[in-house]
Amino acid sequence: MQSYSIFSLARHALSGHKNWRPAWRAATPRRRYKVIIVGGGGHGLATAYYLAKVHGITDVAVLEKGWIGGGNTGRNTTIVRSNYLWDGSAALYEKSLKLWEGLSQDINYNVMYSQRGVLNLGHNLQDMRDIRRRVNANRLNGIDGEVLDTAGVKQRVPFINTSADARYPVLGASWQPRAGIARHDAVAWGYARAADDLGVDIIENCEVTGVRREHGRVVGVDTTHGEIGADRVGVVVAGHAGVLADMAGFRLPLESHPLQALVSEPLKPMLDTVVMSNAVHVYVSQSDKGELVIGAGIDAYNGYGNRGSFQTMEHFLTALIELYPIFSRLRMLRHWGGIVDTSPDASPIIGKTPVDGLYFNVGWGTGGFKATPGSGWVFAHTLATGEPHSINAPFSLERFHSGALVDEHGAAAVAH
Ligand code: FAD
Ligand code: PYC
Repeated sequence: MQSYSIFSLARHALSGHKNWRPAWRAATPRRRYKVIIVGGGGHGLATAYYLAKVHGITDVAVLEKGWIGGGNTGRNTTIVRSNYLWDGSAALYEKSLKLWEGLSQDINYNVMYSQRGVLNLGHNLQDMRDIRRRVNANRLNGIDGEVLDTAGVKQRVPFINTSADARYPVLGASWQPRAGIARHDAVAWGYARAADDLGVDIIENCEVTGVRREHGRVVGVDTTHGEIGADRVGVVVAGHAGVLADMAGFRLPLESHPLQALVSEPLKPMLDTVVMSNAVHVYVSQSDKGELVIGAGIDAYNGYGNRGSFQTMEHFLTALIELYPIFSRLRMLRHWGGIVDTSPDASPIIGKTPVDGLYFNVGWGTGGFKATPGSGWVFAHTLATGEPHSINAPFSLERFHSGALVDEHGAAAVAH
């Protein structure tokens, strides 16, 4: 495992970064692998890492059409929490949160997981009933959570507008103290370096253009670098799951939508927690650089453009200023979008497909960053054994036939 002392950092800095050893090799694809993972985002890289580390399977390639972390992993607003409603979701997201708590040590890379807590606001009586139900369900599953009243919210966010005649009255919130934010680029780079150290080939600029099948079984993929054979293929391509399913000859119950976010100019420290409003679809946190990181709900139309529409922007900025009048003179620095694949029950699809040996881990919608370690961990188990782990068993594609949906629209917290 590579380690970076203060001396090696100084040496690299003084040498103008020449001879800096890349964090992972630029691997040349081999003709065949035991496991191919399509998609070099956090979930794909975490899967490769846990395949190698937990299951001893190192004959693995991660194929990424662009650059590592250039998809939603590098575009999200980094909120991590595990306060979902149903037992199945609690197990999945809490597994992930526990992995977050030891992740920097585990992969020897500082992912800056900052447990500053997350508030989910309630603006009407039904919001508050839903909040109480979710917090109670969380506590029964051993997940931390509290219900705050208006004064409790104001204590944590003194500049929030709690006046009685506000357009969005703040009646209270759920509060998860162990939740927080992390550095998304570091998550991708850290997992990539750790997986590479264990022998995984990471191949960037390598687009998968076809899924090769024989007698109903996957035998490999076509790529812009030629054909590559595999015993098993795992597809982890947030925003493009429908495209890959089409290559494999089946359809998924997913829709692709733009989701946008923006950051402000840097400010002095003013917000030491994360505040989300499920009802008005605006959320905000402050990065360590001082920028306010602000996001919205999904754009209503389907599309593959990495940018959002003006009407959504207008809506969430209006809500932002109504909730936080102090932000009205804030200048914005950057704005971007990503493509999220949303499912009918706002839960992911992790497991088998109609093609033997082909597994999908997709449909995380607006909320997959928080799940990166847990998703990789359960998907590695699924790819290694050919069967779902008990944690991802409820998230099979089959649930859309059986009707055993895992409806998390309330806890998803960002509209889909
Ligand atoms: P990605 O990082 O998108 O990785 C998939 C990769 O697959 C991409 O790099 C892509 O290039 C590659 N790929 C696609 N097609 C092919 C192909 N044919 N061949 C090879 N490679 C291919 N979640 C949260 O939990 N908290 C948040 O605060 C949050 N905020 C968000 C804010 C925004 C604006 C957006 C867009 C998303 C947000 N999310 C959030 C959701 C979260 O970002 C995603 O669910 C998560 O990052 C998905 O990770 P991934 O590794 O599956 O996807
Ligand atoms: O899932 O917590 C979340 C989230 C916050 C912003 C976007 N998604």
